[in-house]
Amino acid sequence: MSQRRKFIKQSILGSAIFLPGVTSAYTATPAERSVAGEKPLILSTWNHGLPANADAWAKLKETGSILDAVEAGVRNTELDLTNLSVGLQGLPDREGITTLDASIMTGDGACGSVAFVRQIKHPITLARAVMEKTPHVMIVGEGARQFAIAEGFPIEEEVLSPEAQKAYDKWKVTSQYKPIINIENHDTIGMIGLDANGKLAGSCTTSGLSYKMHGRVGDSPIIGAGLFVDDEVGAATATGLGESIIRICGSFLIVELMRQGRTPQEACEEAVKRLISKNKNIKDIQAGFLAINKDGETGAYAVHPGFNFAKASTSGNLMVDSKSHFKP
Ligand code: SD4
Repeated sequence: MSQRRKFIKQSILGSAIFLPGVTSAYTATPAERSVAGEKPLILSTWNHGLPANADAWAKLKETGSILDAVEAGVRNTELDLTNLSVGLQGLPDREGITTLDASIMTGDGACGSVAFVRQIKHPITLARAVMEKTPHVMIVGEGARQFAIAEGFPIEEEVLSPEAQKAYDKWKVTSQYKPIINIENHDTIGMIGLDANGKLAGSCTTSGLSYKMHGRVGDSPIIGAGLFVDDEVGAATATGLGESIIRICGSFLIVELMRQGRTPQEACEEAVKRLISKNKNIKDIQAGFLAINKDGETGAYAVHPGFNFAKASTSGNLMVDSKSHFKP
């Protein structure tokens, strides 16, 4: 976390930097390179997107499946002990319980999600199981946990990580619920990917807002809010205050704007504009969007400065600072 804050300070808006040690060794063949835009291409939110992209890229190379890639990528973040907004090490709700939300989608309309689920290390894989093994799209809470047990997922002990416990103990002193922009409330991973043949997929996984009400579900597992993918058009994902994103169906809105001819960048900017118009107290709300169209063009935009994302393509795996509506 502090690493990201440092990064934000150091980086210059709109700049792109390579971080050593996290670029993928994958080099595309000439046939895999597209003329307009870039293919294959993987985008994911925040600094932890770099190692996630590297895993996604390696999986794409291994199996050729963009769905496998976006699942493998965010599984990396689900295990990242330094990330307090994703996975079982995430900060808990007001009752001291960590509950997880995740969704996955492919460009042919297949999708699955889980929400308010406990004791599962890889909610993204559970979301994929909902998509592939049930007639449903979304399973929540105890039902999702029971489904996980039936599918043979290991059930983890319900203990907070030492860091999460420390943060929760500190929070309990005042018990104030106040999402603060750009710090640990906003580290969800959303990943969208395009393969060399123009197939798209996306994934999104989070422990949601820290100290949320027990049972609260954010945008990340809501198809159309935290994630939307359509092979005919493109894909979008979101991070930030879930309530503000659900209110405007953010990811669906971006894909539909691209369908109407907007570029991914224009679509993200329009979604931020819409979000600002539909949410009060915007100075306290951060939200950021990423988009790819089927030609491999990309877009990113946020309400406030500080949002960044990782972009993996045949040219490497690099961090890019998003532009924002409010200026630094
Ligand atoms: C949520 N959108 O649950 C998530 C939080 C988030 O980075 O994006 N954190 O509202």
